[in-house]
Amino acid sequence: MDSTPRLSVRDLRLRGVHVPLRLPLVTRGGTIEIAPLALVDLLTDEGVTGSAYLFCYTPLALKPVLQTLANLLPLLRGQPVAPLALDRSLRQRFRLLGDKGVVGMALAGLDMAAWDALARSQGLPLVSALGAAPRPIPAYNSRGLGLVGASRLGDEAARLAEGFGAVKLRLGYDDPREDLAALRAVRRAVGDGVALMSDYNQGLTVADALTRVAMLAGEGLAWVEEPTAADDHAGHAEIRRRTGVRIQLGENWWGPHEMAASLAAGASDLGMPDAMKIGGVTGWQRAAALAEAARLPISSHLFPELSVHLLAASPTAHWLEYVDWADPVLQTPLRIEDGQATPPDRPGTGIEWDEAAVERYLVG
Ligand code: SMN
Ligand code: MG
Repeated sequence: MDSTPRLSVRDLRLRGVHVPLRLPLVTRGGTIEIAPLALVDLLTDEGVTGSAYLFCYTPLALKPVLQTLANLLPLLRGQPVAPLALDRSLRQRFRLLGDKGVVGMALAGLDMAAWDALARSQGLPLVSALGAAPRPIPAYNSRGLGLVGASRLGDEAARLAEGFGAVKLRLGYDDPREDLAALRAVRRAVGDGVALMSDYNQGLTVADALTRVAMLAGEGLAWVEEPTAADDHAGHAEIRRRTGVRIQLGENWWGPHEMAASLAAGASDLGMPDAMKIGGVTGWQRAAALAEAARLPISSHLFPELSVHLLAASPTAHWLEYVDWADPVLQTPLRIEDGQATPPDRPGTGIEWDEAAVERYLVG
């Protein structure tokens, strides 16, 4: 019987790019004007290559992430491309240091690229390699709608809602009344038929959040994201209980164990793991299992190209967060049709670099 040869790691190709955002994002936690992306290609002895990118948030983190990946290479050469085994042995190596931050990002990048290589070697889209079937996932537009003031938001919201059934607005103006004005300007522009998410990016104290979030209670928001510090489970649980507003958390869960702690505290009504911080495809699947057991709807955070596969394989899939930040370096950006995204019918995640564009944005 013919069998596909098991893949083994030959090399990593690691590059950093600074991709300018078409629409900069102003949040309570800072402004993002460029996407510092670490591009990870995992090359195998069998000739299959797996690709992934990591969003480093700040240019300050890009080189450390790339350097950490380069430092891991001697541990990987010749190893089978078995993401769960790699995850286990590499996390064991970092037990004393810890596996969040730069380390966690590097491990997630390896895991994503390894899963991409595995799916490609089978000639299957990642969603199918995970045993699921491609299906459309509703997407919300998360571009723009930053803290730019109510007067500018109406036009922008109308434009960004085109082709989408939902958009997300950033909140956390100095004056709470501006939050309400911004929200109402967006609602007026998009109408009642468009779902409206909101995000405080951890900008409030619990005391402030209790009054500010309560003020939003009648406004028909789909959710209020991270009103206070992401690791304050008790604080979020209190805000949730006392305001009755639907709380969304998860982009800062570093791995399924932090998610489990957040769920145990009753910190949120909804979850939105980040494919990178949660630990790549391997971490996501564990998070999806936790969500299924808790009947917790889960949405994605960034990484729409990969997340569309992961959500299609998640029993409690809710919304895909859509951003176009990596589009300029991709040969085939993810398409949104009728407000939905479907995993592309190509092997792996479908991530392939536009090499000329990579060259143009290369920083290291
Ligand atoms: C966000 C994501 C990435 C960078 C800054 C802010 C935001 C989101 O919290 O949920 O999209
Ligand atoms: Mg957020």
